[in-house]
Amino acid sequence: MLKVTSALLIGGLVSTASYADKWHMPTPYGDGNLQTQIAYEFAQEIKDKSEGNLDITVHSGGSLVKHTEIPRSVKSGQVQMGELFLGILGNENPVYKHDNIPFLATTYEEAEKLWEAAKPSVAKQLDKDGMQLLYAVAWPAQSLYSKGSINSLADIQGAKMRAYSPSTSRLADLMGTTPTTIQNPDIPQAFSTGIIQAMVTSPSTGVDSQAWDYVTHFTDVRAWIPKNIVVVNKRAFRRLDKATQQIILDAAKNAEQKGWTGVAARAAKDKATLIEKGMVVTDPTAKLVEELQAIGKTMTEEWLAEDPKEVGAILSRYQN
Ligand code: PCA
Repeated sequence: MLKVTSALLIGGLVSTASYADKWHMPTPYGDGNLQTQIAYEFAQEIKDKSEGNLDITVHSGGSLVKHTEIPRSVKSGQVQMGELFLGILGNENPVYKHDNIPFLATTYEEAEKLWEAAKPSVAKQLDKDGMQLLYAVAWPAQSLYSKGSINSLADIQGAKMRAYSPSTSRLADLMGTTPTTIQNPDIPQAFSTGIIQAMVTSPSTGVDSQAWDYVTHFTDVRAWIPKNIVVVNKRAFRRLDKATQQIILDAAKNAEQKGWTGVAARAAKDKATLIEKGMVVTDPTAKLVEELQAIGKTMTEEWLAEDPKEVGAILSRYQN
C-alpha cells in the first residue's frame, strides 16, 4: 500500500514537472556587464510571472555556447533564446551595420532613436532567419584605448588594432591601423602577447578586461553606441500559450527600458574606475574628432551603397 502511494506520488511530481518548460539562454559577456545583469532579471521576471512554468537558465560569458555560435544555435533551435552583439552579424546583412558606424549616433538619445529607426529592418531580417527580436541593451559609448596619447590619427598609424565586427575591421583600415578580430574574453591575452596594441570599446569592457594592465591612455571619442540583442527561436516561442508569450514580451520591454535608463550611469562608473586604476582619461582633440568624423562619413556612404533601399529607409527614419 505504502509502495503504491509513493509510486503515485512520484508519478504526480514527474507529470507536474513536465508542464514547466526549461529553456536555455546563452549570453556572450560576463556577469559584471549591464547586459548580463539585465538578462538575469529578464529570466527571473518570466519565471515569477509564469509561476515557474517557464524557467530560463542564463548561461553567461559564452559558457554554454561561444559568442560566434549563438546566432546559429538559436536559429536552429538548439537553444530557445540567446544574446549576441549585433555587430557580429554585419556580414550577414547590411541592416545590422547600423550598430557600428562611427559618429552616426553618439549620445544615448540619438542611439535610441537610431535603434527605433533600425528595429523594423533588423526584426524583419531576424524573422527570415527563424528568430524573433525581443530586446536590445546598449553598451556605453565606444572610445579609444592605446599605449601613449593620441592627438591625431598619425599617432596611431600602423598599430595593431582590435576589431570586434566587420565594421570595426573597416574602421581600423581607414584609421591606418591593422585590424585583428579578437573576441571579448581574449582581450587580455591578445594585449599581453602583442597581437593587439589598441582597441575601441566601452569603459565597461575596459574594466572587464583590466585594460590598465596593457594600455595607458583612454581617449574618450564616444564614436558610437552599439547594442546587444536578445532573440528567441520562433518555433519555440509559438509553442508557448498566449499568456506566456505576453509575459516574455512584457519582460523584454522592461529589459530594454532598464538598459536605456541604466547605461549612462554605468558608463560614468566604469570610466571613473579607469581613472582610479591610473589610466590617463582625456577628451579627444578637435583634430582627432575631425579625422574620425570623416571616416564615419565614408563608412556611412559605403554602408548605404550596400543596400540603398533598406539602409536608405533606416537613415531616413532616423533623420526625420
Ligand atoms: N564591449 C563589447 C562590445 C562593445 C563593448 O563595449 C566588446 O568589446 O566586445
